[in-house]
Amino acid sequence: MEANEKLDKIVEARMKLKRRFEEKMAQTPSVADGSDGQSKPRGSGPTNRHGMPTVPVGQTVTTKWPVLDLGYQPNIPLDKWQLNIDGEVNNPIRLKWQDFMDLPQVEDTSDFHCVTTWSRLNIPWVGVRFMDLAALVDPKETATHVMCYGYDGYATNVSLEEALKPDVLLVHTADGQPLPREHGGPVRMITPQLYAWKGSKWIKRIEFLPKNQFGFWEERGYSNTAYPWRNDRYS
Ligand SMILES: Nc1nc2c(c(=O)[nH]1)N[C@H]1C(S)=C(S)[C@@H](COP(=O)(O)O)O[C@H]1N2
Ligand SMILES: [Mo]
Repeated sequence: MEANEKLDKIVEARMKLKRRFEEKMAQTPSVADGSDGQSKPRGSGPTNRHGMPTVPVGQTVTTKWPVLDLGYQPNIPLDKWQLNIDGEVNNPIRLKWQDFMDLPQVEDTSDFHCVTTWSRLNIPWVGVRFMDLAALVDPKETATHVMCYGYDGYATNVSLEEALKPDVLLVHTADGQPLPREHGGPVRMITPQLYAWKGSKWIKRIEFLPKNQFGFWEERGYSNTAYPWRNDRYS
């Protein structure tokens, strides 16, 4: 395929996703709560860029960055790193390191809310938008969720109306440095509008799904939806 034709296809896929999920996205709690005069978002501090109080209910701000894992931190050299994106899509792909770095890179600063009640604010990240990866694989009309898998055996599910938000990234850089191994380097996902367990560290596969399915913590009693400003921690 010509490069132009390829780009056209990606733009088209992105427009299609936007049309399909725009309305659903606008109705998600981390955007909509409080705006309809109902369900006021809970928390404290000045409002963030989405109109939510900076510190969600029950959270304490820390300047340290605690490490949470399953007792195992995989070591993936860049020449061995691969990301598979497949499932309910028209164009499954496998990216190697250079393929990933050749995609549009965005810088963004966002907050990180862990369900164990600490929040780290204003982390500068560099990475690739989930939305751009989704446009590359062109999800089928039937896709509603993704399961994200880590090299450590972890898995977590995210609905597409959450995953496609512009601040959901697959990051390789944090605080101006390559993402440290203990925080999920070479690449992890971040979901600033949801509790941080929804972002898989050491990400190796994104599987598009035709229906919701639980990941590691969701099967063990964590919330399916994980909305920080609703104190939505456990199910
Ligand atoms: N692959 C993988 N991703 C993961 C986890 C994990 O154990 N394995 N822990 C999750 C949890 S519970 C949290 S709070 C954050 C912690 O990220 P951090 O260790 O960088 O603070 O990563 C999430 N992503
Ligand atoms: Mo967590």
